[in-house]
Amino acid sequence: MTEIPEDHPRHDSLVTRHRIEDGVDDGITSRQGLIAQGRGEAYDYLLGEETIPSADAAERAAAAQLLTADHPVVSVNGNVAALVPDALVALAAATGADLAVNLFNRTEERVERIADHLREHGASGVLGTKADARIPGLDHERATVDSDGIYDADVVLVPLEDGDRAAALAEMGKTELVIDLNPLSRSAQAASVPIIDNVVRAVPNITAHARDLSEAENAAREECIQEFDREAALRAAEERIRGGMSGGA
Ligand code: PTJ
Repeated sequence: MTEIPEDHPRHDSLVTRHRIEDGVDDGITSRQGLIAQGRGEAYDYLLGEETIPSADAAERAAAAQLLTADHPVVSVNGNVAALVPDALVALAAATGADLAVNLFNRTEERVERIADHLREHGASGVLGTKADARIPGLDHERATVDSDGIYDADVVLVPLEDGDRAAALAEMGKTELVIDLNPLSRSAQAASVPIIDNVVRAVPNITAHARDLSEAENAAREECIQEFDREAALRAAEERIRGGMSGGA
């Protein structure tokens, strides 16, 4: 990988790009993942490449949801596995969530590579390889899940993905927490907790909130869930992006 000077104005963004490239070379990320990353970068640029206050509130609410759940699961695709493997493992440890590989462009080989990659980063018991259940109402490969993984979960964290699964999971009575830089994406719009932030910042920040909230009373976690306003969070992100387009970013 080309050495990127620490003081380069787009240092973090370029390092992130290289991680996705390496993910493709290693058979973890799909080639479409490169396009998804480019799309995300554009929104992140307009957001000012920082966690805005409404996203921080969403990350705290997501942490509270994961801690309160009976069976929390973090869904892992090829982009997230390449970008934040250590942070995913830390999040699972802090919240008691299972990690489950779930792919849009599913091949058994890529599922196995991602599971191995997560294990190399310290994960134990990665789910998603059994593929013995389907999410009703979806006719693509994202519907393929494990019966004791996403199918059984009551709260699912979905870090960045294409479209219609959030609605299908809600239909099954699950609470969906979605990380997506585009507040207008179908996933973000359907989520109980839309987190409009880069996964690179969001996942470690949810973990930090979870560590903090795990020391708190149950009532504090409940309050955090009840007080979160999804419409306000979506609106705040859209306003920030519109401001960025008129030169505010
Ligand atoms: O590994 P697979 O086969 O499951 O495929 C994963 C991708 C991401 C390729 C697939 O789900 C896909 O094609 O997604 P889309 O339709 O390109 O949507 C990706 C969404 O994620 C877009 O709304 C982007 O703005 C957003 N996004 C991209 N990079 C990031 C992001 N959101 C948060 N953090 C990012 N780093």
